[in-house]
Amino acid sequence: MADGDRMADMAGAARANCFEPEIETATREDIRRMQLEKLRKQVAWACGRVPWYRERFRELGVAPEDIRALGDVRRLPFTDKQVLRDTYPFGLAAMPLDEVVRLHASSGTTGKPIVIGYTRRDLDTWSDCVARLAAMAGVRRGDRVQMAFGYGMFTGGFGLHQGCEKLGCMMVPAGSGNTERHLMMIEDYRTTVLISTPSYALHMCEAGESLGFDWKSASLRVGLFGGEPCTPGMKREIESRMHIVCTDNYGLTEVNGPGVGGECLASRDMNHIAEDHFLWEIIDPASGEPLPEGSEGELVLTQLDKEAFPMLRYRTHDLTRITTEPCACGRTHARMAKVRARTDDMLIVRGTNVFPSQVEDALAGIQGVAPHYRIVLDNETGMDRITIMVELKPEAFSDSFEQMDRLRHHVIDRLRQKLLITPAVRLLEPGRIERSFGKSKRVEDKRDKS
Ligand code: DLL
Repeated sequence: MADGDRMADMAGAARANCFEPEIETATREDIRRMQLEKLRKQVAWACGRVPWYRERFRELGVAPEDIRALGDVRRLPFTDKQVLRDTYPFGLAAMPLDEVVRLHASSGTTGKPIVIGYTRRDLDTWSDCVARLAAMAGVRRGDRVQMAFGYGMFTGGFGLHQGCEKLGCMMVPAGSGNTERHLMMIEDYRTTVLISTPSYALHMCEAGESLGFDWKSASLRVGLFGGEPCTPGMKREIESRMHIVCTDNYGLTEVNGPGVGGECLASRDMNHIAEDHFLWEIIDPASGEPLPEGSEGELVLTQLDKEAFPMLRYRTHDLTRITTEPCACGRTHARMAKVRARTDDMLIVRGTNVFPSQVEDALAGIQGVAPHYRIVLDNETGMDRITIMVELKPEAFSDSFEQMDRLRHHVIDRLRQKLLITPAVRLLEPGRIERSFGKSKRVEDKRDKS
């Protein structure tokens, strides 16, 4: 075969595996040049089409033409969940809604969720990002991928599904829950890749072991885990019990969902960011000022090619640090450290985001319930468990077991509607929740994070 043909052949094979060397191993200068070109277009797009951005730009006295270098991104306004609440549901749309072919949503701090829309091209870009992270983790065409995220408003299910399908995998859209059925599918369909939160993977380990499932001879090879922090301890545990390579991937609804970054097999403690689609900044969460490369701070992301709901300078509230040092895998895209903490009070319970204010909201409407509660989190059983301790008003407290149990179930129902997960609830006598005089301590997180 002639050299030219071989090169074309290799490029074709690489593309089939969703590895794009010309992008993923581009020089830092080329990456920055590509980012600047896309940033300028994206800023003009957002400002030209979304009144909210236009107004903020006007207030800050900045125009799209002022973006001459990547550093000029700092002249743009920040966005956050609050902006999405204020413009709920479609105020940030930059395309007519009949061009929007999909919506996803995630928890807002209170009340309404935040909503994000995608055009067909946005879905395509999103799939490319996911296909890339799956390929980085060693997933290949022909792999059989078992999905344990739910298919719903949460971006995990559809996002990872369409990306792995694009890679050419056989998708098994099992969805969340029903662990025994999952185990059966691994055995019967000989699936090779599992997608879930790391805590659900641990739960599967345990459930499998108790049923005598033989993980060592099972077909699974790779875990694509994300949506919540995976501690080094969890990772070791899953790898040794499930006999798979456990990889992490990161993302958030506001900037598509999964696909912002993922782990390569050379740098197991960091995630490569898809820098052709996202411009990152690390800022001091208190001052909003940029921090030097390598320092820990809040991750801020700007999408570089989003049509429907463009997010500029989105404050993720996730704490991390980023390096552009070369990686042993040969990829040149920056790497972010695993996210272990947030700057706000958002809790992640089995992959679902929970804000204490949502609990407060749910309890506020229930007769007989006092405005005193505590959220207790633990993972003694391997899975995250959330218990809400709820104090009752004197008139609601009763000696009747049936009456108390009815009220407890009512409280569980109300919380479930708001939180989208089912918490355990303990009803307490009046006065049992300790009062505090300073900032009240609503959350007791007893989860083992080692
Ligand atoms: O969790 C998107 C996602 C789904 C990513 C599936 C990966 C896999 P949200 O529900 O909007 O979106 O939650 C986003 O979850 O800001 C982080 O705090 C946290 N998070 C997501 N992935 C990771 C991870 C999805 N790998 C919020 N490590 C983010 C640590 C993560 N935290």
